[in-house]
Amino acid sequence: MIRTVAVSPFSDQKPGTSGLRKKVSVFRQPHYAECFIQSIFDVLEGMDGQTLVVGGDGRFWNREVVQTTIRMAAANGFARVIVGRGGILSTPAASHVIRKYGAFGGIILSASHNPGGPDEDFGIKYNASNGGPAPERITDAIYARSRIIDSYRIYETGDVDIDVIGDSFVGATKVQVIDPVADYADLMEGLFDFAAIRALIAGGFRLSFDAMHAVTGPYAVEILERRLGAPAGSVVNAVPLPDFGGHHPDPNMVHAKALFDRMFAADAPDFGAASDGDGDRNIILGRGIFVTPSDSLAMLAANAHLAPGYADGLAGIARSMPTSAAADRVADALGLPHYETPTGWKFFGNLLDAGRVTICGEESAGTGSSHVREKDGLWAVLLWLNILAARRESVAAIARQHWLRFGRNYYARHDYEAIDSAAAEGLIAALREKLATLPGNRIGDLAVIAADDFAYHDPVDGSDSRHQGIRILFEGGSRIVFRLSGTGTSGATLRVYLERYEPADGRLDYETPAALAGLIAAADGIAEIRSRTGRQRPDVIT
Ligand code: G16
Repeated sequence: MIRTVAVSPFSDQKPGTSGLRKKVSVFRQPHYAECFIQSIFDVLEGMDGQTLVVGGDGRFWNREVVQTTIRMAAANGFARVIVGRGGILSTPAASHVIRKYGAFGGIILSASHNPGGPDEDFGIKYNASNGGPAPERITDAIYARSRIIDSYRIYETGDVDIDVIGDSFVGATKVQVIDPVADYADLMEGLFDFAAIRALIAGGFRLSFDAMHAVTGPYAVEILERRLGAPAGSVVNAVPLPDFGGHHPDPNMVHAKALFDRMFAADAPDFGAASDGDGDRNIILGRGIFVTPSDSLAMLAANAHLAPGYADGLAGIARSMPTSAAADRVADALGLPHYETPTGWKFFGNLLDAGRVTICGEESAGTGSSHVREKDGLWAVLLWLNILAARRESVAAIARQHWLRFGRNYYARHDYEAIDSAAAEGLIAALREKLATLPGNRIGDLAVIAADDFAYHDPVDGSDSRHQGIRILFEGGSRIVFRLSGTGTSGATLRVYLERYEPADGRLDYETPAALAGLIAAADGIAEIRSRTGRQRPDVIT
């Protein structure tokens, strides 16, 4: 029986960079998740008789909201709900399943790289029929709806068995439980030269993949160990846990320290990588080298033709604004168009759908391609492995040759986490005030040539997005970007992105902190970071 439940709306359901992310305690309030899900359904049209995909990264509260979503989808007219076994689907796998089964859309339950557990974070986002995160016009409409919603519809029934593959029914709605890994693994096998990677590994090439007790564990074991023959144990922390073992499933130098230690040790493997809570992020390391995500995007783009799925070349390359310009240099050299979008994978969707770009990437450890409409951690790992198998050179050698050809964009991001929201807003507001006065000034030995508040005009649908980050551009291709994170759940997080370009005939072997020292000092001077935030140094440097 379908029940209509009367509710008072919540005022805080504004989606951020990637869906609604809040503490579990917020989501556990009676009717909270239901109101947001009903708001999603209320702004969609034509879902009667359609298919909805549901899955998440397995964090605490995942199973409960999967059950709620199934019962609400049945009450809202969906004919079929496809759910990953155990309520599990990595974000890129969910994107693929939406596309493969011609679904109307999907509800993905994840707070990505944020920690999990009863006192930590949870999230819900809606992906459209192209498999990609809903664009801003839809997330804005969902938020507007959530502020006035007065009821939701839910099927009154017991829990559906989501742990056994097969079909069941909630009312007239078919609930189809699928293997969360198989479709995705098959897709990867179609894009990459698995035989060449298998031969590389059989020849003694050693790899270490840290799944961080998050969703990619089962995917990585199936693909890297079973299909590609990496020895058992090549995937570490492979069992997903609802609290990620008490860690942040955020692949960076702080939270994936064990991997960094392994890759910088004397007996390091040839290749190291890690993914995040929901499997869409990646980091790449070689023996004694960390490849920044911005460099990884550029190096993948320059070598993608070595993989069968990209043998015909790329249509174009897109990067988010704070991502370094390394990929632009590759695009220019290859004669390809390149695009600079605001932070958030949703902004790549139109470019991918229109066939304008094949590869996209972000400094926040995200890379992906037109094969799905999300960034994809294991995809990036496999493209790297395919390139290594084809070139038979080390990660360090490939990086060095890349810089010798294109020059090097030294790059770092400094995060000041959980700072006072008013102080953060004040810092950005003060920067905005200053923008017009900066060009023509010198800061230390850096000459400012332009300063603006980044705005994006989508060339496909004509929409405009403003206030997407403060850019200060210096002579010679160096840059500082300031913006506030849209994914945090406590206070504000200030991100400071620092980039310095060194041409191919310049000095390519600096340690990054030394290369960026002048910019780091300039960033503090321009934005008064220490005095406004009270912090002496960043919490995380990536
Ligand atoms: C999300 C978005 C990314 C974005 C990242 C960081 O990633 O999908 O596009 O780059 O957040 O956003 P912010 O700087 O606003 O925190 P994920 O992996 O958290 O879904």
